[in-house]
Amino acid sequence: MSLKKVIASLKKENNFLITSHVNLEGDALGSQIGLYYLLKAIGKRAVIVDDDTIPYGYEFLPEGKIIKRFRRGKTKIDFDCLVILDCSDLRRAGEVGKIDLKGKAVINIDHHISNEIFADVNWVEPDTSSASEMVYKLYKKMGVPFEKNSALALYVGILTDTGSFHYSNTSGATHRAAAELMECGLKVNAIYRQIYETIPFSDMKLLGNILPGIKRAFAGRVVWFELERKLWAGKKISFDLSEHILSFGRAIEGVEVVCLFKENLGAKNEIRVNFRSHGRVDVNKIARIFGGGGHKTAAGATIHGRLPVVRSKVLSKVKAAVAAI
Ligand SMILES: [Mn+2]
Repeated sequence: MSLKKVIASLKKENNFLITSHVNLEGDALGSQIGLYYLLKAIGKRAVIVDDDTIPYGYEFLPEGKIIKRFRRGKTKIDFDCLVILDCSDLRRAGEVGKIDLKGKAVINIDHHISNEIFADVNWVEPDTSSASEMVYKLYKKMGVPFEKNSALALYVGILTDTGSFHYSNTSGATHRAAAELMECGLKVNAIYRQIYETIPFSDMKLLGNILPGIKRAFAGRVVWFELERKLWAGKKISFDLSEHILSFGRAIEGVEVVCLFKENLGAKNEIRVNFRSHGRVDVNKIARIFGGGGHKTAAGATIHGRLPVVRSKVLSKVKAAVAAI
């Protein structure tokens, strides 16, 4: 039982480094902050260090100041146990994942089905909505009470990873967890607004330019968007366009799979592909063909190559998967 092993390790070690993946989002933040307060509550030392900054829309979390950004050669961390959350492998943690782990204990807490079981203690639950819901279970099992800040962080993680409780990863247990967290004094309407209803006007106009570029194939069962770098090169984009674009794609009648092809700004000829499915197609399997992974209904991969070439390779796999259902 991995949960028990995690608890034993948390009790045994004293100095914790907590981290999560690059491109921080709600679940990465929520699970890290939740675990941070749990460790504090049981008298341990802990720091959160990430290879990324707090993304737009999450500045309302008061823990922004305690999350340190990793700087290679500059950030000195004294720790004896690394806890890595919401990451299917160490590479997802970027530079933090490259820290020398000789002599250190490593705990892996994750809900990705593609998890590589890479740590000393691995607690992986692909059927749980979020890493934050897993940290919620830790609190319950250890008998640590929720405070307002820990409840807020865990609620945010669960809210965002379930698409506000409408993805298929949402269970009765997820709702019961959310209900208990809410009762710690959370104002859920204000939280929702902070996360989903703070899109700057200029970004919304840009989204308005992108949506007409939607394409479809295979009798409308697959839709996709292509984001060429020229669309936003030089523009300041404040929020995560990808999630919103994918949501529009998902909402179309008859769609099984949505793909988003995005030319990465940082690297030439590198395409980030995000997949969403309604559950009949396992997009984790498709993403894995291209070196990525994720969940059955939400996955991604970073693929080297020119956009038209990557698109045709990916769509042929998607087509095969759709044809098989
Ligand atoms: Mn997650």
